[in-house]
Amino acid sequence: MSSSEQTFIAIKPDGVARGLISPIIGRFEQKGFKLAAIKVFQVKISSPGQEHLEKHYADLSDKPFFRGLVTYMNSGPICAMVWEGRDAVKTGRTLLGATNPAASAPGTIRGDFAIDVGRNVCHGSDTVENAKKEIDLWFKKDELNSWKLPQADWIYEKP
Ligand code: IDP
Ligand code: MG
Repeated sequence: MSSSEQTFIAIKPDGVARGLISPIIGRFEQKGFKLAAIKVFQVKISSPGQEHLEKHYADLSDKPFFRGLVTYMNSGPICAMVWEGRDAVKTGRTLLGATNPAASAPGTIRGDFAIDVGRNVCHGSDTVENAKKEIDLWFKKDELNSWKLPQADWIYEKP
């Protein structure tokens, strides 16, 4: 029942370009999660560039859509974030909706803001273990903020 579980959430280049940073952040804020880190990361021009994305999606490297996925993720700035709270990984996935927006319920981020699986506007870690790996890949230790959410006692009965 830890309220300090962290998940890696990223608004993909289509989400950033379509002006969806604030509504997506809003879903996580309104739920009661705490923002521990955020940056806009232009993979294209920053080292380690494309390799960074290949590493992020390494488990999908044998999929037919892998090259297209890396190109898509490399096409513009990504808003990379760490959100913290009880069951942040599992609940983060619920807020995102299914991988394919066509199967995502209305009310979820992908259900409300996307149509195509190859342009599904956001990423969220799928397990606590992968969340740790992804946070390590995308953030330096000193980019993670530790702070108390002032309204925590109104969000958790027992923090
Ligand atoms: P997830 O993002 O819901 O965890 P994964 O299976 O890990 O889904 O796939 C990573 C990303 O790859 C998806 O979010 C989506 O952008 C893309 N993707 C997954 N399946 C397909 C596909 O069949 N065609 C094109 N892109 C896909
Ligand atoms: Mg995944």
